[in-house]
Amino acid sequence: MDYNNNNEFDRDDLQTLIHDYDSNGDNEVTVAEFEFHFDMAEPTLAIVAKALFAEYDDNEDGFIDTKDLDGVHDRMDHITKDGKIDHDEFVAYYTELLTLLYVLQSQQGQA
Ligand SMILES: [Ca+2]
Ligand SMILES: [Ca+2]
Ligand SMILES: [Ca+2]
Repeated sequence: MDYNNNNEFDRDDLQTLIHDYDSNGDNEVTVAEFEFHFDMAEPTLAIVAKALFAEYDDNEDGFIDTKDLDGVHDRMDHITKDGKIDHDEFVAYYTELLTLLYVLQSQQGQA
């Protein structure tokens, strides 16, 4: 996920993430653009896609764009809160996120 390989996950890397999903190049990632990258016919992936979109759409306006990056960045910079996301913070953030996804997925399985 450290796209520019500077050994730090920072806003540039988050920007690249938007760029990767933004099919029509308007600097906003819609739900449709985001879900295009997932196999939505697969229930597990559909849950993951929706949960990830909700996570990245920090201001909940239905688009992922640069306005959402600060919120996501702040949530990731949660251990040292020094404006940088180090390896421990990156791992802790994604461990937590994946745990949440796992819980959602098993709840779905019981339904
Ligand atoms: Ca777009
Ligand atoms: Ca948003
Ligand atoms: Ca930090």
